[in-house]
Amino acid sequence: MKKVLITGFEPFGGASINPALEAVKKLDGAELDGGVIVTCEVPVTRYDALKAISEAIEAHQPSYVITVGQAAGRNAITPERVAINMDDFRIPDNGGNQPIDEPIDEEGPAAYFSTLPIKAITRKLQENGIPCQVSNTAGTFVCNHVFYGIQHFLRDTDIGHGFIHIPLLPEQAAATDQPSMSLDTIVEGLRLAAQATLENKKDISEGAGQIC
Ligand code: PCA
Repeated sequence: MKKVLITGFEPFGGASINPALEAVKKLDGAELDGGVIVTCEVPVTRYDALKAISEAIEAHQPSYVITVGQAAGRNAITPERVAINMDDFRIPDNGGNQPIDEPIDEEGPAAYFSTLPIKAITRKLQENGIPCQVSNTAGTFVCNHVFYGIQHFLRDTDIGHGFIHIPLLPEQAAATDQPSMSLDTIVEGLRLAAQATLENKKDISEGAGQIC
């Protein structure tokens, strides 16, 4: 039985809720066709986040890792394509760190690509009526930090890893003009993303590019 580790961030930036954490609470122990989901909670703090996830990887020995965070303003579940070696925090993280233009790993490459089947995930969610688009930027805050740092941590293993950003919950967006998605839809979308990961060792070839 293969394990898929799905991680969710705690709230940050003064908020009291993070949909990523709410979703992983509901996904813990969920059965997949050929696997099971295990989860872990992640602090929104530079380097502590990597420590929490790498410890969960050591403890669970998963075949795949899907790290998940909230992205205010997104109207779809968005598997990320690329992580960059750059910390440039617009706000302080939960530990008060606010690096500007600092590399995540001095010795690391400029970027890593996701090793999840992002096109297959996107198609599976869309076929199930869940808005999903490939994203080409995970930002430069703690989500990109985790995406890059865990790709670097896993670089010499055959454990697949990638990052997925999710929209705000309706209750977070109610008094704003931001798009949102229900928790049930987010949970089902992440479950389907894990299932598509198990079903597609190699990604499908399908256009999902953007023109600027
Ligand atoms: N989103 C932030 C960090 C934690 C989270 O859920 C980000 O996109 O960097």
